[in-house]
Amino acid sequence: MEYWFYEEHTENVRWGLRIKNEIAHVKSDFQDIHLFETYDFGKTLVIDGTIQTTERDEFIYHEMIVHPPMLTHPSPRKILIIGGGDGGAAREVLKHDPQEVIVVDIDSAVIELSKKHMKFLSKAYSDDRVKIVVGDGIEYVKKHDGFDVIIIDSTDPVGPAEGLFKKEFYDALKKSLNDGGIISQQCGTPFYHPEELKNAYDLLSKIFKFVKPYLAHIPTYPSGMWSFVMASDDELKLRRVPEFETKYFTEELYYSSMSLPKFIKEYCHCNGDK
Ligand code: SPD
Repeated sequence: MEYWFYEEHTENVRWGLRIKNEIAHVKSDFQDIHLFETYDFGKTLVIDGTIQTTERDEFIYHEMIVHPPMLTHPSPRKILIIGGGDGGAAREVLKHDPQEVIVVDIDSAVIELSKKHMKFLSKAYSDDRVKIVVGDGIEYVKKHDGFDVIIIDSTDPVGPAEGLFKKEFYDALKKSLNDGGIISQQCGTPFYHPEELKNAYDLLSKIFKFVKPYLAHIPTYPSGMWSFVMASDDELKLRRVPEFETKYFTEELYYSSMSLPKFIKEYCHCNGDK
């Protein structure tokens, strides 16, 4: 008998992975979480029916949500990650030798599953500079400040993550950043849901002087075309070059990932030049 996991990308499109076995299934207070061992992509974390990360291609997402903002900031010391309970973003942030990394995830089940079964992500948690907070990222941002870089590594904008794509949250982010601070956020697939990137771009443009959408190719996410956005009141330009190991990100890719296809530029009314 063959077992497959299928993610519904639209009501007419499904994408599947053949499963070896289910490692864990947890219904937390917030989400329905599966961890599968798959044939081609290794360990695969699925939350509410949506692939969050796989052993084989997680490096692309985590490098791209972290290194562009971290290398744009001249000297990032205190970093906040909202979501990101699996630890993958924290692992990449540590490559920049920060003073302090705070991971705020609403769901302790994600953190615990990663600590137990996905050491390739959660190894960041053995570093003393990384502090885990289980709680609501929106409330956390309202009460804390002094961050150089804030990375919003969330699920898609439905359910617990919905508020992370709203103006009220972006206003709070701005207040909690130091001068010259930068945020980055994952903004979904512009192929199926360009409105997610447009919404983030439009709202962030009202709050920050500089906003840059950028893309990466992530095979296990819907359409494979994934978007991110960076925002700051300081010019978004590469201030340092990567002097650490990566598998996807390069200095050249910093700028090439910001070259947007025509349909995205037209839909979002962004030239990537704000
Ligand atoms: N459609 C899935 C988007 C998932 C984005 N977050 C992934 C979290 C990995 N740390």
